[in-house]
Amino acid sequence: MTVTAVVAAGMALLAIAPASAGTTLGASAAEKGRYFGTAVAANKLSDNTYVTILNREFNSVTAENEMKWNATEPQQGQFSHTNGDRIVNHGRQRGMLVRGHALLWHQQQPGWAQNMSGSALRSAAINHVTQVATHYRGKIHSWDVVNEAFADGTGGGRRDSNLQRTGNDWIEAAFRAARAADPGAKLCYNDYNTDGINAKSTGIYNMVRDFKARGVPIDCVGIQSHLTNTVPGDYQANIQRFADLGVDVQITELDITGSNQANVYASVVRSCLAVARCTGITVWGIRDSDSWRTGQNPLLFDNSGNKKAAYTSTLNALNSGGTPVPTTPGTNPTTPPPPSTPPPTSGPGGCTATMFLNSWTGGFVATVRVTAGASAITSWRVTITLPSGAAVTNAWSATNTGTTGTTQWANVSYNGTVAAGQTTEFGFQGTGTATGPSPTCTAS
Ligand code: 9MR
Repeated sequence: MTVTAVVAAGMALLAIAPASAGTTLGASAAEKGRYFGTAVAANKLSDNTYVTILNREFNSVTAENEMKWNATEPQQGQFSHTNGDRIVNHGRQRGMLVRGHALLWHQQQPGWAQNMSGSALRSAAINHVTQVATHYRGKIHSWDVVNEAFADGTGGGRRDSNLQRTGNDWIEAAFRAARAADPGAKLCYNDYNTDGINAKSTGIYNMVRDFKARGVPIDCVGIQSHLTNTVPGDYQANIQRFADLGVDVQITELDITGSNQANVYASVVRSCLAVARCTGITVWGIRDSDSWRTGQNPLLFDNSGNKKAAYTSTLNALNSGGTPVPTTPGTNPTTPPPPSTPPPTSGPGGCTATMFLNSWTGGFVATVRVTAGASAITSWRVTITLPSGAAVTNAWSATNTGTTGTTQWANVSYNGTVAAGQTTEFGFQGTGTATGPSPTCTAS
């Protein structure tokens, strides 16, 4: 399957609501065009009670710790994806979406990165983003590209960290690298204490607005929502103002302590359902005993895996009301992101090629779809004439001749054969601007 086909298969999840629609968290959310997910710990995938609830109730998973920098790159340049892969495979085999968490964060860095600074750290960090996002390319619904980079308190500014000290543009550099590595994933900024309209959430709001204005690739904002017995009165208004910037909002790490827990869960769900671009909710663990908030019982299932009152109020809230997620491409998890869709260009030899672009100031990722005509083909060649100033820097799933001007692309060993009417894809990344070119395709 091509990368895009894999993405499309993953994205199709919410269209296939299970038979038990309305009786589980995931099915009820799916009926509203949304997902309901949980953080998962790989070492609990052998716990029968845990897995039974996970498989029954949730249609999205987030690795609680397994995709963090210390877990994925314990030594510089040596990557370890075993535990992250376990969670991804468990989820995808059951049709769940996968949230990636988190490419860059000031916490849970490996020791070698903690000891770095300046341009060496910047390169190591961007390489980390590229390598990890590439490893999971086509499998991740949304990535928390940068986590918790804003300071608490009244200033609304960035948190000091070794990453921040590499330059204020480290966040946009990370988002650009993530987009280039996995053009199909939604790219999120994720943070806590951003539940209401406050200095910190406003700082993030201003960053997102600036990114959107300058074409820095960002698709979503994660509002963690670690709450204590109450939710800010302007929670929904805060979600709405981010949505109004043209990004999705996801509730990414929900847990709620206190005696008012059941009501607050319902309130959070209602707020998300009321905003069309609030596309999913993730709770930060399954049973109270799985929570990082030890002894505070902030989750939906008790230590034995029984449903709590908060579970029932959450399910009821999911089953009532809400604004449908729009079906415009790119605005929800049921539809793939929105590359420009030029008409396919006919070639003389039994194939057509269509190019999709994700562009930002100074760079682009192109995905080229090759479609066989009325008969099967066994090899194909695509010609793309790039505008002046555009240059290919790297490519996948095809070999190329030329990096500027007229570029020629040929199939690699595994994707030359395409059945009649079927497609395969290749891609490349480049600097400059690539808008405009229409590829031509010849086949044999
Ligand atoms: O739940 C995670 C816990 O197991 C880890 O020990 C902790 C390490 O910092 O991170 C927890 O998850 C955090 C998440 O990655 C980011 N937002 C705050 C979460 C709770 O601390």
